[in-house]
Amino acid sequence: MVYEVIKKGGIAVLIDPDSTPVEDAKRIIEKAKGVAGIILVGGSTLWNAEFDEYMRELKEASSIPLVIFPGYSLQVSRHADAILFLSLLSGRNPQFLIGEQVRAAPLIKRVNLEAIPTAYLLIDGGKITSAEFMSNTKPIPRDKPDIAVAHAITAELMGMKCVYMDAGSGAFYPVPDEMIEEVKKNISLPLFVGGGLKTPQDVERKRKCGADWVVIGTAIEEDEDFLLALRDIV
Ligand code: 1GP
Repeated sequence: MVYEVIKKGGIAVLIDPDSTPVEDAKRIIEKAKGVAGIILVGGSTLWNAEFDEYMRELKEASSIPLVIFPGYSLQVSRHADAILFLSLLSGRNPQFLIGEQVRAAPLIKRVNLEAIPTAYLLIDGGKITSAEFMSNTKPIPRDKPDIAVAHAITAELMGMKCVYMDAGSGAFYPVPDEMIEEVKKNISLPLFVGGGLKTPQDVERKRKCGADWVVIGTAIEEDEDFLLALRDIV
């Protein structure tokens, strides 16, 4: 079960199929060996219709668990090891709270994919990210850790298995340290933090604040050697 791996924490590499051709993705996965505990795959849009084929090729090349991080219901594949079954809990848009999930659920069930119910909390990262625009939801303000905590507790009380705080891909600022600390103090679920992490020091600091998983996408897309620097902090 991938959830057993998720309970341990670590570094997650995010691969967006739209910005990463499959050969590049395979190379990143190879370089991520010994660094990443899981590989997340997903994005806000799908320009390549062959998501399932993309996942199949990655699966052949990956000894690291592949976990779908879906932007919406079309991102389901039998070739993944699991899917973060996200509900955009910080938003008030029913499409991303429950609508996309209902569309995806029958296929997830049919292909027997491990679904990990995850509360997705979008946090203001200093700019309008794709996640904010595409979901048509307002992020939680950076200076309101209490609101993030209330959402995280709600997730736990609702029986969700993880919380993911995301400043959005390419955010100017990552999720604030204090917000991570407060959320971590108030829940006992594995906590993902991602969006706008640009340096190994960022990664290390967010882990110290209580992020069980730190997620890095853009920084690795821009420079794959970022993965080498992360070896020292695993
Ligand atoms: C986005 O948390 C992820 O959903 C990763 O963000 O691309 O900024 O690393 P970056």
